[in-house]
Amino acid sequence: MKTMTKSPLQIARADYQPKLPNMLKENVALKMGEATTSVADQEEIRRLFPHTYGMPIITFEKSEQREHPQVAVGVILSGGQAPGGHNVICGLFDGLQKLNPKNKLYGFLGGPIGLVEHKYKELTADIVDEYRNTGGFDIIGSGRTKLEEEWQYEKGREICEKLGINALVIIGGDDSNTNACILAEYYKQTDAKIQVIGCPKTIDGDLKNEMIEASFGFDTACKVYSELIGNIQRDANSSKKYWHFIRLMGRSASHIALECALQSHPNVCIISEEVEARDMTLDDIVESIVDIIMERAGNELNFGIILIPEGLIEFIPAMKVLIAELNELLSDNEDFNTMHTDDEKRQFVKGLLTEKSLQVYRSLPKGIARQLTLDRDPHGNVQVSLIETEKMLIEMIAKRLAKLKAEGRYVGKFSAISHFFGYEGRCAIPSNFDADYTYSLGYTASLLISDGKTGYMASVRNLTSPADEWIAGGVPITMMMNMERRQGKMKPVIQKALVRLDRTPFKFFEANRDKWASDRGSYIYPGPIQYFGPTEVCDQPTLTLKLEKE
Ligand code: FBP
Repeated sequence: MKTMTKSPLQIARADYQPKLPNMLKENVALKMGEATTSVADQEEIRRLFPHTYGMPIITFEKSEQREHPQVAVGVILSGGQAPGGHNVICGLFDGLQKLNPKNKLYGFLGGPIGLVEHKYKELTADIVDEYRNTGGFDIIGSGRTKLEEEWQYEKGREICEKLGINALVIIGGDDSNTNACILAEYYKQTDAKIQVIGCPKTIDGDLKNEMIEASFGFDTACKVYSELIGNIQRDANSSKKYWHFIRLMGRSASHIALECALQSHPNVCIISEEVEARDMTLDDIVESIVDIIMERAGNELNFGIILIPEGLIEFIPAMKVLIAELNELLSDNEDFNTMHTDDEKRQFVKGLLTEKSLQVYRSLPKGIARQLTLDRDPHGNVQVSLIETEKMLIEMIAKRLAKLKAEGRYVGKFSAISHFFGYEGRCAIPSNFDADYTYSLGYTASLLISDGKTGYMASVRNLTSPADEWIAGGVPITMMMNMERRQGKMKPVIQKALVRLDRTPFKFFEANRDKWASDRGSYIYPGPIQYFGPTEVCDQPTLTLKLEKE
């Protein structure tokens, strides 16, 4: 047998032709809608974005074939990987080629830093073809450098002028698209003749609003995690001996945890936004889980599944205060930085915290307290995503149950296993939904560019209908902005979409969670993503999207 260089699925998937909205299969012209305003702080945002504020929403309409001037475009992948990034580039490439076969596409390498350091490669047909319908961002790489300083914009201008690039496409989350908007404004203000178009990416699902129904990658990532959760549920239901604590990615919002709960019906799913709204403490969370464990133990169900959102810690009000205090106290603190032993550092911290935060700090398992004090990023901030909340909860719950057992109030067995799902889903082969959605986004970006637009995010809506009926267009990024306090200063930023407790996805979960907590037979086993087969199996959007539309 010859050695394989690609799996059979990789080979079959390379031939998949992503579905485009019907409208994009025609020759189109841009149709301008009403002027827009920002979601909040209109006067301030208008003042900060005099050239890009208030632009109209764009849709497309059928038109005669037209000639399109030759353009060169630079594309940047920014932030964490999300399934479908390669297809944005493929859609952009194909769209540009259709408009004018002489058009060129350059990829900046390693994220925004590639633009600043002038590291790039031309993306030709043979390169692009290798990456069709694949996961990952490896075609050009990604990075987290922020484009937020004038000298960086000027370095960008230099390379764009050198390569004859007329437009940049920035594929990123809320921060990267905020910076795309600032860059668009800057280039317009300085007459640089470089357009900037954004694309909504993040598995976290928190870049969405009225006009952007979903960020790409959320669909695939949630389906991968839900498959794994379903498999673990079946294992737990078979052996009936473990409680599985599963932390799920999502730096801040709990959309991923909620979507996975909707898909798999676990016994417990914590939603950070609810924890904050109900002003819950860590002990409240522990107590609420202990109640469910005890209830199930009463029915001889000494097993279960608990989903924990990655961002939880920062949504527990008392923890938030503690983390903020630690960040303030320890960033660039020379005394602290010169201390040698962990013990010395802990004592130092304890001496500086307010009484309330000291109490919280003392109540934490040692390992977590250590992580909060010692494992800090280069700016001195706690790296919240590294905190193993699932292990912390296991430790606290085990302690509580042991106490209850000693008092004769708990007779069950508690054996726990921890998991963290994040990287398993970020580079998965994109689902049909993400493959089609991202290809359409890239294609849409090419049309916005060829008509000279800047400061827009490519948008594809009506996503719960078949792809034929999706509505493509452009949304001014300023429309999504408001003023928020960041690092002590008020800044214009795209409003982050947290889980809304008054919306249908959460309401549906809330109405069902008690049943899922105690039931013997509520688990759902979603199984792996299917790429070929009936549309009701292969082309379904997330339940979050479906419920939001109801
Ligand atoms: P983005 O917001 O950049 O899309 O990142 C998503 C994410 O996967 C988060 O869910 C997670 O907290 C973070 O990236 C992890 O980032 P890194 O891989 O840089 O550690």
